[in-house]
Amino acid sequence: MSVEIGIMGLAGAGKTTVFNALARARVAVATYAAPGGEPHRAVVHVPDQRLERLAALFQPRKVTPAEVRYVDVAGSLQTDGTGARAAQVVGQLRNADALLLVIRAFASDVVPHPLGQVDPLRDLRLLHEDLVLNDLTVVERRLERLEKELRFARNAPPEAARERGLLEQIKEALESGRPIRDLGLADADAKLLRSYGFLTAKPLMILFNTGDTPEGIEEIIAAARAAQPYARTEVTSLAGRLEMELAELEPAEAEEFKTALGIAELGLSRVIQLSYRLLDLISFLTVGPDECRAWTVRRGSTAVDAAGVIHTDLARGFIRAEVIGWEALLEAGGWNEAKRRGLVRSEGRGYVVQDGDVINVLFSV
Ligand SMILES: Nc1nc2c(ncn2[C@@H]2O[C@H](COP(=O)(O)OP(=O)(O)OP(=O)(O)O)[C@@H](O)[C@H]2O)c(=O)[nH]1
Ligand SMILES: [Mg+2]
Repeated sequence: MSVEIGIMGLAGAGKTTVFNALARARVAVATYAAPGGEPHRAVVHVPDQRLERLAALFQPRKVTPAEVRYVDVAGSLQTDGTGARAAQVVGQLRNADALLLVIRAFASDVVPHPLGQVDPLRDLRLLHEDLVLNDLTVVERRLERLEKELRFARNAPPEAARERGLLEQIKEALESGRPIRDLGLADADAKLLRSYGFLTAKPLMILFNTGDTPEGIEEIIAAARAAQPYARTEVTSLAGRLEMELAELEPAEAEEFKTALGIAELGLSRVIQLSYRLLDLISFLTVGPDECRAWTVRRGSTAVDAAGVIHTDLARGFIRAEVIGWEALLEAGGWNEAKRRGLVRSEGRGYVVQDGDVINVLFSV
């Protein structure tokens, strides 16, 4: 399964810088001065210690981490005030599974801020309002059409009435500034809404892009959390430019710099793992001499779902799954030894997969 996270924010906030850091790509920063650009996409590997340690044990020919895709959309929400650019940006974000909101928190005399002064909390408020307004416009337009349908159609489908009720509930929430992701909608309702691609229905990561030596960022993060006390919302910070520069170095060189600067963990890994958690995704692992691999499934997926992610044949011919936690497998020192000790469980198709399960699917063709 593949997930995509859309990066958005005001002009010059550092979206492309953060994207480059994440992607270890080298897209020129500040390339979107002219409208009409195509979004940049990058596949990013999810750092995973469990996979690395299993690979050290199994010495496979190939190690394949889980992936998340990031999209750097061409433009920002609040641009020229005509809304034209915003529509294009929103169109590119509709299909994303989550949003990454980059907010400028670095000072610079060289880089102008579109609103004059650097004020991260104001930018967060404006962007939030923008997202809410965007969804509200969609809701109102759809409600108008539904009203007509329900009034004039002789046999309007029963879902139409249900949809109207749901949209009215959403409208009320949005009008009070509450995002859809905070409403805890039932799965069936969320499904009904999916085709609208509501922006505030998507999980949101708020990322303050700081200078190389972030000062006062903890207070800003705390204030942002208080201002956005919503479900499926994460707030964090990243020294975007520094991380981009580190990402461009050779690994050994980057290590040297990190030691010199006293950085223990790259902020990037933290951001990638946070997006993964935000999306409520978990990883299960497969091991063997050919490949050790991390696979992505939604939390709550069953053994047969997991089999289907590996290959449709495995789901079709599913017999049972052999399952062991990654730590237990490491401790046993190998698959056969783990089996001999009775640590490998046999699970049926309905087994709910846990994060870090190592799974071997038995199937018939
Ligand atoms: N001093 C400083 N400059 C930064 C930092 N992060 C980004 N910049 C600079 O800010 C400018 C804009 O960064 P971009 O990453 O292009 O911003 P963007 O959000 O993609 O901009 P648009 O796509 O034009 O909306 C560039 O000149 C960056 O080098 C930072 O942490 N510190
Ligand atoms: Mg950019």
